Amino acid sequence: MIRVLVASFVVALAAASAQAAEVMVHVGHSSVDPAEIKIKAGDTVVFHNIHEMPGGHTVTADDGSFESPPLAKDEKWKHTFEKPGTYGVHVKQHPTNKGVVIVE
Ligand SMILES: [Cu+2]
Repeated sequence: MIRVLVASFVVALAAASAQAAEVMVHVGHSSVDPAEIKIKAGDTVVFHNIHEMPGGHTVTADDGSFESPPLAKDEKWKHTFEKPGTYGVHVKQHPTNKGVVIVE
């Protein structure tokens, strides 16, 4: 009985450590918040547009490697970062709104 419990505990731990995380980043008229996050390869960032904007807000990689569709207020868009690196992002409609995603 105890052996079964230990075995299932070990399996649960392995599943938890292998599970990718989701991290929320808010974007709006004046910020990418938090402006810097650190995640692990395979994790997903959920970009949440918090402001009403004619035509929406778009999350764009500084190097052009990815871009969200225009997001309405309270709309979310997910991007999974598979490779380690430092990824600059900005809000297309407000290019000075910058953030950094550090993937370890
Ligand atoms: Cu705006």
